[in-house]
Amino acid sequence: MENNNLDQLRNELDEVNIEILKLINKRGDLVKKIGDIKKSQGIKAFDPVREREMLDHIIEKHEGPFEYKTIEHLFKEIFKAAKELQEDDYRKTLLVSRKQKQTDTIVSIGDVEVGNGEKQMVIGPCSVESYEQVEEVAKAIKAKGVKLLRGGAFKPRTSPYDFQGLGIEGLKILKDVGIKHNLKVVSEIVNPKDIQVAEEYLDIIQIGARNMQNFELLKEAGKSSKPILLKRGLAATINEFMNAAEYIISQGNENIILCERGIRTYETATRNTLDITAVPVLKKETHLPVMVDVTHSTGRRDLLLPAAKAAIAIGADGIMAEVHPDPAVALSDSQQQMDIPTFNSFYEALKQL
Ligand SMILES: [Mn+2]
Repeated sequence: MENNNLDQLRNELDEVNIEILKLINKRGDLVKKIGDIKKSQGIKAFDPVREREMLDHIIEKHEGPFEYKTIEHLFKEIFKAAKELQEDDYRKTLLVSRKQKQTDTIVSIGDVEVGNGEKQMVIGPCSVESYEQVEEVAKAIKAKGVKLLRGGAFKPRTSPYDFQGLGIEGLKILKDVGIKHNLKVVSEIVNPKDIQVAEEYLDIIQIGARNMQNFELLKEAGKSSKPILLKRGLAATINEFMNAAEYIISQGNENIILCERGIRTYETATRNTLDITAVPVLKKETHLPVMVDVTHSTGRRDLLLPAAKAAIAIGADGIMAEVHPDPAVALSDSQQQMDIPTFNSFYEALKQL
């Protein structure tokens, strides 16, 4: 008799579970429909005031046996699940995503193209220190056929007492050397108000790892007519990286080059951990060209070549590396820059691939 009763109750419980399941899914469908209407009206899907009203309404009707806070917790989880459903839909429509545009974006900098299948290199000193220093590197890389010259003028350094860069003076040097040796020039801008100024001097504006989520800077870059080289933040997920690029593209600038530069992990053998599989993930998820910065990811001269080989093999559109005429006396990153003879053999070894 007791066993019969137990079976019956269990059966009832199974039925209730299925009812709850159906209702949760029904609720999800409704939330999605509401989200779609809001999206078509340009309104944000999530509304915290409405969520509070719904919770209050539920608590009002609540009679037990559960405690209020248990019910509130359960419903918050159900709300959260439905919200994630809306976001999933939203992610599919990111402008940087492959779902939005199937063909590869090719970024043109005059007659130089990034993302057309040919591998490009961005080479130059960590910091612009003098005209002579930049020119020595420029001559060496030009001789090998490299088309893009880098050099830091505004340096976001870990310590405020470290060399902060030459600023606008550094951009001028870069531009003059670039024109003289027919190289396109790339440099980092750290302040939104400098973006317009930078357009006068630079062919590509870089947004560095420490500024990947400087949203005002990203928006300003999005209004620029110059291509943007966006580096991944030191602790950014691929999704956060894509959303940073979305800030740029949403303002109208679709000439974006993504650059994997290593992420912070518990490993100390290298300066950062090169997330090599980020390259194919980004190539699959977005339509943008992807480069790999081997200098800042490894922080070790002996790893530059193997890391660059891996990057090429896994499908990167280009390599970024730092070269200084005399790394030992460099004002920044002296441990990891290549001297010119080392760069020459680095280049020749990669060319064979
Ligand atoms: Mn550097």
